[in-house]
Amino acid sequence: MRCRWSRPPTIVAALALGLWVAPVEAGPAPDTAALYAEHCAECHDPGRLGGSGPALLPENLKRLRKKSATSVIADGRPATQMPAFAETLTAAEIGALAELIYTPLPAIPRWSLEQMQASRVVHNPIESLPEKPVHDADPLNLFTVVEAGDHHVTILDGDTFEPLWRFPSRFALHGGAKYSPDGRFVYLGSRDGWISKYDLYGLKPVAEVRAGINTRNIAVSADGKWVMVGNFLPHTLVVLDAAELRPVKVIPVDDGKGTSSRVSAVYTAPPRNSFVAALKDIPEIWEMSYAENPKPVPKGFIHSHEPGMMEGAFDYGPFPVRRIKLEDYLDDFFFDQAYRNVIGAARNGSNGQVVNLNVGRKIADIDLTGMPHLGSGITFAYQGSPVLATPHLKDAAVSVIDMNTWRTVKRIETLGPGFFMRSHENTPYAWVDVFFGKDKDAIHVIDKRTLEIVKTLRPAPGQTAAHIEFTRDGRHALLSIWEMDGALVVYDAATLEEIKRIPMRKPSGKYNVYNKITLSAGTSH
Ligand code: DHE
Repeated sequence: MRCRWSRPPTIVAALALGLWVAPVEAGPAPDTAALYAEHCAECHDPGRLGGSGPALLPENLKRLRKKSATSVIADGRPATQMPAFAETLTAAEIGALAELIYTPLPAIPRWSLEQMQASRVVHNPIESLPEKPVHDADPLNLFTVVEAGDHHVTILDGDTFEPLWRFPSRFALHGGAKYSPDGRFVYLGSRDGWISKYDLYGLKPVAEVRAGINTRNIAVSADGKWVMVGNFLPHTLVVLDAAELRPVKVIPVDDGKGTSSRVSAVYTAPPRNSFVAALKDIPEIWEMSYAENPKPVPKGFIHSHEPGMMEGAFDYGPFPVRRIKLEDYLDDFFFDQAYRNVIGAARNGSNGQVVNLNVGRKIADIDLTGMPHLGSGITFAYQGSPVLATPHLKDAAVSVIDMNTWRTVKRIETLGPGFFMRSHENTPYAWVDVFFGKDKDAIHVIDKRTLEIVKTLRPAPGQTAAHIEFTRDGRHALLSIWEMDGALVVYDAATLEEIKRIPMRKPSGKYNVYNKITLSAGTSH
């Protein structure tokens, strides 16, 4: 939809409430392509791939119901350049445009290295950044908080709980913030494929690049040199030079026989010096090494886009792809703390699978029927054994699974399906949200020693409470009131008493620098 800074909002409150009824008219069906070209293409790209406005593709609009999209076209979006069209277009025309943007493209769009390069913006070159923090906060106890309500990010001091810096982000950030290994830089990915890097010393943006059209998530290598981006559209993994986000390599995700795949998720595996990706449409896990020197390609490694490459040959290019074949597709996954095993949700939704990366095959099925959002699983010790715990998106339960035997130790019944679970080495408790249903305002606190729910908090009755993260010392737990007029609520993690409430615009994820860079077992990596 065309962005016009100067255009004043023309819509009355009734529109915002969805009460607006456009003039009914008879006549020919709207010429949707012409309407799109006239009103939308300038900001959203003639091919709907996004420009100064977000991409208008079903994959990118998953979180927005068609009805809401219709309201956005009619009413505009406050505090953005998206104008209201209710007075310019008829209801039928608005409906036709809404229909169009939920129609898949006829073919997977291309997004080449050259297009990425052309999109790149360096806001503040690395050499211009300060040597020391320009603030007095502990740089390792900062939180990056995503405010999804108005597409902003707040950098929060984890000792005083005072915001240090608030800045506008790209549209619809998703997935965890990722830090450089020293914690100085934070990288964020948007669903539209924008990867942004910020300096937490200078409190400045460093660089941005559009690495995909619809992006899943990003990972930063353990040596801090590379960022890998996993895309849904196009079917690629993209390597960026982490310094100023220069695109380095596009790895097409295909099986070499004509089937390409979306990337379910990509993560870094620090002890292995590799990135590991799960694929949505090919039953394989890919491991991409970033070791410095050329090495013989071990059994199972092939170079996906150099067809002449044979197993056992030398690979002189960076990021050779090791393909591990699976019996079932893998959605999201996470690792054990040693990064030996990948624990993933199988697409069939009837079980989870454990894949040992050393031997390159599945070693166990596990009882994970409720489609966990596995990036939010945690691990801890229970009665002398390592266990993993995860909520489910479809079941009102938390599964606790022994990581030696891969048997379920306990299913903890909750008040509803949950999205996120968190803990910390210095607390006996694990916190889990109830994201869906009538108890979406509840947060369960589970005692890791007994696997019993010891308290259910309701920080804002009737409002969604979700996503917990601890301070670096584990003494405080921060959670989101996930509403437009929401807040970050800080709890004393020992007494479970609230100590502070910081107003925010639909805060979603929050990420503590220290817990992330030390790969705390209680949080996502
Ligand atoms: Fe997420 C992380 C997948 C819907 C908020 N989500 C992730 C990750 C994956 C994932 C693979 C790990 C990425 C990482 O951290 O590197 N999410 C999916 C889905 O497949 C799903 C179910 C459907 C979809 O639309 O993509 C989904 N996710 C959502 C939401 O609806 C949430 C609640 C709101 C939103 O922003 O879209 C949501 N996902 C999050 C958040 C994280 C996340 C806040 C980071 C969690 C963390 O603590 O690391």
